[in-house]
Amino acid sequence: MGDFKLTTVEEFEAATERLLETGKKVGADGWQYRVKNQTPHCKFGEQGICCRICAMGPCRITPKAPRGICGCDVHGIVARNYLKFTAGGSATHSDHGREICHTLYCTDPNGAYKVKDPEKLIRIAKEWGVETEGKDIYDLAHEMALLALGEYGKVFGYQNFINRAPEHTQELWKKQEIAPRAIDREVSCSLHMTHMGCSSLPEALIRQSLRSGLCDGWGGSMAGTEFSDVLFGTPKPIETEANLGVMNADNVNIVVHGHDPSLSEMICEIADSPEMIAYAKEKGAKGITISGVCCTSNEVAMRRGIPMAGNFLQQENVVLTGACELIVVDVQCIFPALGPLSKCFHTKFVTTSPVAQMPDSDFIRFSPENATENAKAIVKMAIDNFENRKPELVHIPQMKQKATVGYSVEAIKKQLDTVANSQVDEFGTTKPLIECITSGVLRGAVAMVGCNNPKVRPDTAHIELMKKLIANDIIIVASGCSAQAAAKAGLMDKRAKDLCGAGLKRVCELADIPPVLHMGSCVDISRMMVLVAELAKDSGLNISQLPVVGCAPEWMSEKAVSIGNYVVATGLDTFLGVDPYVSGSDKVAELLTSGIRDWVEAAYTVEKDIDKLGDKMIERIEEKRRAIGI
Ligand code: MSK
Repeated sequence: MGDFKLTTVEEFEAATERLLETGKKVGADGWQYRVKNQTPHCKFGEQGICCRICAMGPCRITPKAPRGICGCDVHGIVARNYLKFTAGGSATHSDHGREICHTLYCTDPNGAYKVKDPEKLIRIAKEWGVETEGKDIYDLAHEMALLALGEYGKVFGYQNFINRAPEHTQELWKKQEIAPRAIDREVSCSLHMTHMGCSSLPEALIRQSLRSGLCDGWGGSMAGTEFSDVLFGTPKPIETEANLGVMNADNVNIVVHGHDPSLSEMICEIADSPEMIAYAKEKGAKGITISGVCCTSNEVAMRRGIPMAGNFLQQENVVLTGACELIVVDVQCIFPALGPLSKCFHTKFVTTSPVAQMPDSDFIRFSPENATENAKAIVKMAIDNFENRKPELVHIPQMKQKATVGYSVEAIKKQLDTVANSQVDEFGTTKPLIECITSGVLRGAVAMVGCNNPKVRPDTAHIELMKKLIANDIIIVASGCSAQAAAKAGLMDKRAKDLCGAGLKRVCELADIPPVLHMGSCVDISRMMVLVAELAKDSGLNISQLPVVGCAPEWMSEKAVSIGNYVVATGLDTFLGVDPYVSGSDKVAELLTSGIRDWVEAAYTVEKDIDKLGDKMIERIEEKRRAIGI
């Protein structure tokens, strides 16, 4: 292993402690303090048994008051809250996808946004039955953008992308009445169902939760991923670095944060221009460093190798370094705390989306039409702010790891085909991966996803579970903040192969991959759905028979619940380390952890003990292997 060593969570924490000391000097707040003020949490809220969907309440269910004023019981209340939570997540991902479709519609050979992967656009067009022969690629892009936007409000039928799922899965969805129709319809229908005086039957509400999740995973998120690839390029393996040490004290530091690559791609493009680099030098800096936080970071890391400064619970740390000239955000997972925090430093906090407006920020409205000019204004603002830096407050923890990222489905298949030398078409196949799994060289795969949550010691669950799984010859595909936890620790460094069992280590050596494959951002969990669909088709198995499970050990957002629902509804058992506010109803908890298996051949497991969570995943994978006789 040479001098390679994983970075430990204790080292992450020591670095954070040091940054919080700087924060104290300038009167900064931090999530660590706010968590203390907010605990213990409200028990009614934690169990999901508080109802405030009408103005007769709020009603809280207790043994003495087992029904709300309208007569709804605890099961109806918990299930309604769960569906609302899911709808929030599917709306969010899907609206992100919608923005990407709008950007696709604005592509122009002479404009800010171009078609970078025309082959992929043609592939999707053919898949959707669109004539491509002899068509100008930009005309096709505009036609596809309109069709994709039509998926949000289509009058009849299901999402186009569900045709990618195996026949068996599609039949199940239709039979169970959870096949996703128009994206906006599923979200609206969810909010209709949870209105006062509509559904209170847990089965109906949970069924719609699955459907609402599916319109995200096989609708809005998939559109977000696929058309981002068309616009900005389909990711291929690329080297980058992760953790706060990627920030550079000599340079102007710009941090991109949020989810939508339309903004961050343009910021990267402009910051890389000779004009801006020269301007930064004129202002006394040696250059410009862009780094990222959360999923926007994943997007630009995978396509440009832009380094990842950190994940969700590290977003305040980038400001606390005192070396962040500007943090620019688009949508989702942005702490409103960044406004007041940046005021304690010289940092400019720039919001750009009408969807995510916050106090104490400079709002520069970003749209595909003004992208170049506004990106220039933002980068210039950062450079101009370099001279306001207070050197006595600057401390960048010298901590970073190398990572290879950018494993789209296309990249994974190509990479594996180089090993098996069995390339059957230009896009490769999943057959080498299936051979590794059936022969037992690999025991299975885990999709590790999701956020950080202060309820779990940040990053510990992601990292410890990954270490345990790879040691047991289970390959990991990761996305979102889970992927960043892995990268920060060093698990996306190819040298991490030495931490694997003999089988996975051999695969990593032959395929020249790290044991944890970075598949992208939160919307890119749709890539994982495409991968399992192809594995199922190529192996002749159903998705639910594959020795593959999903895991979100530190999740926190509504989006994560929506993801969980579509992963389970696609047939993958899903393991959570945080309870989704359903413990107040044994009926709803039973449905989610067992009952839905009758509908979709998979269910949830909730286990807060992380070691046990890992054991349960391994047991489940081995059980699936035995069931198919491998
Ligand atoms: S950013 S949803 S904290 S993974 Fe996609 Fe991270 Fe969770 Fe946001």
